[in-house]
Amino acid sequence: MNNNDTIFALSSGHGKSGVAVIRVSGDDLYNLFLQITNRKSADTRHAYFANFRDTSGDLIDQVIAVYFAAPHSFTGTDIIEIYSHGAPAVVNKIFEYFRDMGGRMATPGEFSRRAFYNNKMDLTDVDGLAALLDAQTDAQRKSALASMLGGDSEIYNAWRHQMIEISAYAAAILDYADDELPTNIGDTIRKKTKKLYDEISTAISHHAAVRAIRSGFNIALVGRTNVGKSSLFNAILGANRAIVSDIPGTTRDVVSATLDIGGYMVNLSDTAGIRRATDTIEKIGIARTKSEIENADIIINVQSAKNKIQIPSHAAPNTIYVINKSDAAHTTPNIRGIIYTSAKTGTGIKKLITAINKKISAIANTAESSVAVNARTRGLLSDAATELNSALNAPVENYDIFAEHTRRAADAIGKILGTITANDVLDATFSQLCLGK
Ligand SMILES: Nc1nc2c(ncn2[C@@H]2O[C@H](COP(=O)(O)OP(=O)(O)OP(=O)(O)O)[C@@H](O)[C@H]2O)c(=O)[nH]1
Ligand SMILES: [Mg+2]
Repeated sequence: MNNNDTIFALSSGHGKSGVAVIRVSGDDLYNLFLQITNRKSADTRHAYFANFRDTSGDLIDQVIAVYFAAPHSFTGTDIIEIYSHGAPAVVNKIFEYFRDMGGRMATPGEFSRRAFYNNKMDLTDVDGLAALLDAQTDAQRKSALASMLGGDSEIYNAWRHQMIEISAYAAAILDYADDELPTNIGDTIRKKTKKLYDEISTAISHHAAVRAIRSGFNIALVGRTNVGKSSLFNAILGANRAIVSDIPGTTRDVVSATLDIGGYMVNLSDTAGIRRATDTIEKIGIARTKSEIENADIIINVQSAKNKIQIPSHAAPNTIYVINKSDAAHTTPNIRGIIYTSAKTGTGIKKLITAINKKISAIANTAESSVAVNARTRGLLSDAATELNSALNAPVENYDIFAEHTRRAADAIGKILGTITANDVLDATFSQLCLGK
């Protein structure tokens, strides 16, 4: 497993740039570093200016080079970092040099894989790193950074240790006499198991919020035809993206755009107006509207002030009620929780964006202090919760079954951290990263 042959990759972005960062990882790169920098000795973590020459002595580029001695590096191996000019020709020439030196191009995520094998990162840290590299908004950056810096690992490790301890106590009940064990140990481990079960269930229920922060809040504009959904979509975006017309049934397909609202990424969708459609294409459009509603984190229910208003007495939790065409209404009664807008004059658009921001913040708050559950970890967390539940439902006094279920729960958490992991999980986790990470 610990085969640290020499690998290299471009760690900065591809294409023309001021500076390119090339990273090399391997065992014993010290001599290679001396050769690159043309020095007799070098310190670790020190920036050296160098005339980088190829194997025949021709100058490739003037660069800055840094040597990181194992184990104090990102991967835990020796690392050389070269900061060259960011021209593709320079980068290719440097790659050629490292190939001549016996190195090979790293595969996507291979540096992180090394960091994992050398115990520098666990899998939840790698998930965090992958999310950080994808981060577009401030909330995404914060959430990913917390995971990458081990916030999630800490929680998972604590859970796992408690499960192992509970399992050990349950097994001990069978093997030891009562007076050799802490008093009421049976009750204590049941209470602790219940608490773990509740904590994990809460984390799972926050999955939607964490997912929304990571990949954007899905917000859909929904309502009857001709109420002004597309006009509002354009007004919120500040751009004429969706077609607007006075013909009911104008929007047939879902039109989406991403925007940043208060630091959160939002995927805003304009949908086909809902009515009894006879047209085949419009029917498909309405079916798509329904699936958009199912996937939405927040729904903007749009109605027209020209029509009869319908607000349910129990407003749906993640729905914002908007009465558009307020310019065409004689009065706009002040009903709690309802926003009047006019896509025509721009009245109320700011208020609507503020209301969206408020709903997003409310959802996002539930994600704080929670682990970042993703597609990979969600199934394993559910497995752990199921095992804990089975332990709690085991017949009283049947502590061997109790011990077995809590041990399996600990295994599921171990898989989240990568302590116990199949190779295909590793492949999937590391391949989400780009080259040079
Ligand atoms: N007076 C007034 N007219 C508006 C307002 N918003 C939209 N309209 C008009 O209402 C008509 C329908 O607007 P759209 O935005 O296409 O409505 P829609 O809800 O997307 O309609 P469908 O796509 O058919 O479901 C157009 O003629 C708009 O110009 C508004 O605030 N005030
Ligand atoms: Mg429309």
